[in-house]
Amino acid sequence: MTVMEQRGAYRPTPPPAWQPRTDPAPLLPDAEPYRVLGTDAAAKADPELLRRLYTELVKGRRYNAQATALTKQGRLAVYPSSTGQEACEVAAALVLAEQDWLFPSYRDTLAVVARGVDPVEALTLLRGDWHTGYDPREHRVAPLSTPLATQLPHAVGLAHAARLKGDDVVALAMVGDGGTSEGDFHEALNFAAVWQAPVVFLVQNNGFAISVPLAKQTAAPSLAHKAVGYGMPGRLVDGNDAAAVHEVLADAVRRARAGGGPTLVEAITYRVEAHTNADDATRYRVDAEVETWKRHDPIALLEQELTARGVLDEAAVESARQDAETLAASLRARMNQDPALDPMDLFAHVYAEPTPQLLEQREQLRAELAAGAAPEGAQ
Ligand SMILES: Cc1ncc(C[n+]2csc(CCOP(=O)(O)OP(=O)(O)O)c2C)c(N)n1
Repeated sequence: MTVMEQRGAYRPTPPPAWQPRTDPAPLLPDAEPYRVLGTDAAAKADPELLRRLYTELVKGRRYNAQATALTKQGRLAVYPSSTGQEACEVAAALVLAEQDWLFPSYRDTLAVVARGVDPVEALTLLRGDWHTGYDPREHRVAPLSTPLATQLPHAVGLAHAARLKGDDVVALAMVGDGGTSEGDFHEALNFAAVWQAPVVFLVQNNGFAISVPLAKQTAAPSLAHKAVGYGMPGRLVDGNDAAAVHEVLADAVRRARAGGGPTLVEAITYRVEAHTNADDATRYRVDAEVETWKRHDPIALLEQELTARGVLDEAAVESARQDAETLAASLRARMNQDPALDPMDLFAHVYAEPTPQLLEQREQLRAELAAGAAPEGAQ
């Protein structure tokens, strides 16, 4: 006698009907990163936009090289270079409308400068001079965030608040592959999707979180797949193809602006230089890998496309290089000036109402400065 026969006529009450709350299929990323340059899609790309992207990429690479050189001269404390990732940086800045907000991480100085922030002010934090270094409201650029992924909930909060107020604002938040393992990433994406906030998350998957390769960071099929678990679309894009990154981000921004909610974009790219000037990348990766990525260079890719289409001639290439040299020369000259700093500024803008501890420390520093002594603990 089978178990079912022993049970006789017993039939369990069927559970309440279940179906997925949303169809996951449209949220899934494509199997391959989206590409434009070197494909049929390139013919549809706006030549003016491509030319602008090109000029900014060339300027961006020169800026990275100059900032790295400034660390060697002791003019900059630390610089996390985005060489090799310029397409993501520039596209993220150019895709936004004036009223939108950019939420960068420490690696995203190029995006901040391409958005209009003064190139020296963008480095002030990394020089250790003064808090954020620029007025976030002027160009609607949040501070360069050093604590990983903390900029993401801020972006969601700002975007959600703007929507509640009826303001036409989209927030674009940038984060690295390592940052996707942080709790802040989860909380930000979850609330963004629940609230349908107008946010675009751009993950620059550059292969490493300092020395930790992606394979030791996650077992997900791709970082873009994580979007599905939150109920938002995930898009995969070739992060070295400036035209593709711009197009994918532009779609996501349009969707967010129209009330369609957030999108997670994973850009596949590579950090060509070390994590910062303080890191030795040869200790955890082989040169052959770096060389392979250098052959898929964002500037070369765009230059080939534009030259083939007759949009870029030698004079235009030279003019972009000149613009880049002018930027670097001005950065050098201005960073070589000793800024006049007031040590008391350390305590300004920390809290609207300073805590008793801060007031005490401020008075201690003031007394030491007045006595002409080096602050306690200084050499
Ligand atoms: C909350 C937090 N934990 C740890 C660190 C130390 N840290 C600085 S950079 C970094 C790696 C981040 O890698 P990724 O997010 O991939 O960005 P990338 O540097 O490659 O742009 C870590 C662990 C930090 N800044 N913040």
